[in-house]
Formats: sequence, structure tokens, C-alpha cells
Amino acid sequence: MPSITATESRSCSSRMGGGPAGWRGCGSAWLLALAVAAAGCGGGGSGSPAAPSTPAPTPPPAPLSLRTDVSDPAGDALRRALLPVSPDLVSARLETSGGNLRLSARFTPSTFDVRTTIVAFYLDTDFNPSTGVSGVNDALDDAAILGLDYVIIVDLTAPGSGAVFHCPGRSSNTCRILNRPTATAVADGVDLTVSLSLLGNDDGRLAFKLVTWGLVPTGATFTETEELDYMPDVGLPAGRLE
Ligand SMILES: [Ca+2]
Ligand SMILES: [Ca+2]
Repeated sequence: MPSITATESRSCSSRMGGGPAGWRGCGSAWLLALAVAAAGCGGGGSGSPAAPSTPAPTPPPAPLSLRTDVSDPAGDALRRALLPVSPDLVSARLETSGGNLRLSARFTPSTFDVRTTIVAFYLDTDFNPSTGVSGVNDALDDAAILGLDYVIIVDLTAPGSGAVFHCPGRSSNTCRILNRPTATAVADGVDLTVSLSLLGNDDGRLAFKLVTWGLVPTGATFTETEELDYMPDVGLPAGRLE
């Protein structure tokens, strides 16, 4: 997908490369503080007249329980000479349950390296390619298939590096960090859980693809590669959780 740049005024000092998601190193605390402040605006003052009584609101529908799996061929990941192991996606599972979205990504054995592998879940929560960031890369591949409303970056290469982005506009410059999720490394992959409330209270139905890339050590810093594997592949229909 086009590079995502966190909209923060402070610099993202550790971003060195032109990778597919140039967000790394951009702290979220500042944005979270803004979000909290914004949420606190508009409250009524102590002198406000009492609101008329209203009927009790209708309880929300019970959360959905959904699950879907996607897969991708082994051995199709692009290789880069300076990257010791090229991450090769082979399967993923997304589940909605209890108001949460659980996401799992799996790689060909020994190709997921927590030191160098980054994987992103590109979520089209309204099934509308015309909303959110277009496509899955800077070339706008899959622009007719996915419009990314939320992007979840899983990055265990450094503490606190993953992020959940909301992308309200067509440009990745509109993406804002909502949260820093905690992901868990498992055998040949990662698992994490995100509250649907974070995803605009989405009901859990969504279209998605996964993308992975790597970090190449370059002296004292790093450089992000381009996208090395997609799942489902570019041109194929997106995964659908519904
Ligand atoms: Ca693959
Ligand atoms: Ca969309």
C-alpha cells in the first residue's frame, strides 16, 4: 500500500527507509492524548438544563461470531539479497467473537523472523473500495478490490512498534494511529486481538488482505524492503469475514 505516515508533528526519528509503511518509530501517545481530549469535548456544563427523560435505548445486537481462513502458496515471496529470510505468508485466520477481532498470520516454517519480519492486515470494513486508502501498494494494485479503512501493522522487531491505523481518506496521509496492539509471536507467525470498538464499532464483517515485508539492517539503522508477499495475492479476491 502507499506509505503510511503518522500525522504527528514530531519527527519519526527511526524511519529510515522508503518501505511500504513508513510509520515505524512514530509514537502514538501524542495522538492518543488528542483522542482522549477530543472525546472529552462537548460535555454539558453544570448549569445545563436537565434533559427530558427518554425511553431506555434498545440494547445493541449480540456480537457476531464469525471466522474465515485464507491461504497463499509457499515459496512465492520475493527475495532480497540483504534480507537473511524472506517472509513467506501461507495462511491467516480472522475471527470475530465477543466484540473482538482476533487475527492470526502464519508463514512458511522458518521464514517468520521476529527480528526482521513485519506483517500488515489491510481491512476494508465497509466492503467499499471507494472508501479508505486505495489498493495494497504504491502502484495501487487491487484498488478495485480493497479500500483500506483500517490498517493493523504487526511489528515485533522493536517494542511498541505495531499500530492500528484508521484511514478515513483516499490518501495514506489521512491515516491516524489509534492504538498500539500487543501481538504474540507463535510458531511461524503471530496472533493478536483488537477490540471492534477500536475499528469504529464495526460489526466484524470486513474484507481483508495481508502484506508482509522485511527490515534490512544497514549499519546502525535499518531499511524497509518493499512488499515481499501478499495474501490473497494481488489480483485475487480479498478474504471476507462475514
Ligand atoms: Ca506465500
Ligand atoms: Ca473501504
